[in-house]
Amino acid sequence: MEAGEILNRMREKNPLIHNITNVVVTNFTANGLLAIGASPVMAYAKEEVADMAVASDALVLNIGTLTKENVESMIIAGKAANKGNTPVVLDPVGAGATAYRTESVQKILNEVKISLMRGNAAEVAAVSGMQAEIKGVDAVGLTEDVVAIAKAASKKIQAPVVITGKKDVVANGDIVYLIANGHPLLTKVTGAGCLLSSVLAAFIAVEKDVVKACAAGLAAYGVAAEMAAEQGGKEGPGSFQIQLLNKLAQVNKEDILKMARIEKEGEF
Ligand code: ATP
Ligand code: TZP
Ligand code: MG
Ligand code: MG
Repeated sequence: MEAGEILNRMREKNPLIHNITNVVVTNFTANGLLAIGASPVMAYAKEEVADMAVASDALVLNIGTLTKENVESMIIAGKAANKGNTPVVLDPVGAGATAYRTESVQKILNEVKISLMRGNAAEVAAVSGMQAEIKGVDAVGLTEDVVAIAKAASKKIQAPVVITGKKDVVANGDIVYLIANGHPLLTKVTGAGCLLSSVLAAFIAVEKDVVKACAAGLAAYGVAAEMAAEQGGKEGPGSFQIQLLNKLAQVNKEDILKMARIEKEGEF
């Protein structure tokens, strides 16, 4: 797995990532994308989203603080992205927590062809019509095996799916990788998942094999988090969040080679 090479390619290209995201994580997402070597733009107005999506190297649709207006913008942007061959990443934040969220994700999926959906296990399960427990935007409990949920969701939406948690899973139908990097302090920083969705968009922008791109992006992000915890973890989530930005900028091919824990299903 050439994860470090994909990271280098991403930094070389400095892809423009158009985010239609939530009000909680906007600034952190922009700073995190800059840190890892991508270029963020946030644009929401119906009048401009199609142009921005086409001009970008990837589009991220994140329903964290959805409104009727921004769901409309997401669909306009997504359709333009599809026409212009811009890959689209969907983060179904809080799907399953309310009917409006679940229905809005369905509406987006019906209208827009996505390259990747990334969420926690409860969100992905909800999108696939499976039983899951969710507290606001956080997954709290799951009965079914996460790999099985990822495979089923990928088959249902006909696109690769990433489920994050203690271990991350990327599935495209029956092709599955598990990535065992990361740190529990990530669960104490709001937007750690949303930023990751945008980071994966940056990797997809430079690697057509979405499963490979995701494995590389998940490993780079998880390794950066482990390095951040080493430096700022003892003091708590505040210092960790700042160190995460620093380490997203510093993480390199050698760190990934040393620290990445990527396994392909069938080989574990
Ligand atoms: P949730 O709202 O359920 O927290 P999320 O959208 O914030 O979901 P996470 O599943 O928290 O997304 O994933 C964000 C990052 O945190 C990923 O890199 C993931 O690997 C990491 N992560 C989450 N939980 C843990 C954990 N217990 N140990 C290590 N890393 C974790
Ligand atoms: N409420 C609505 S969106 C949001 C919150 C707290 C941010 C969720 O971010 P993440 O990355 O899923 O933790
Ligand atoms: Mg989290
Ligand atoms: Mg999330």
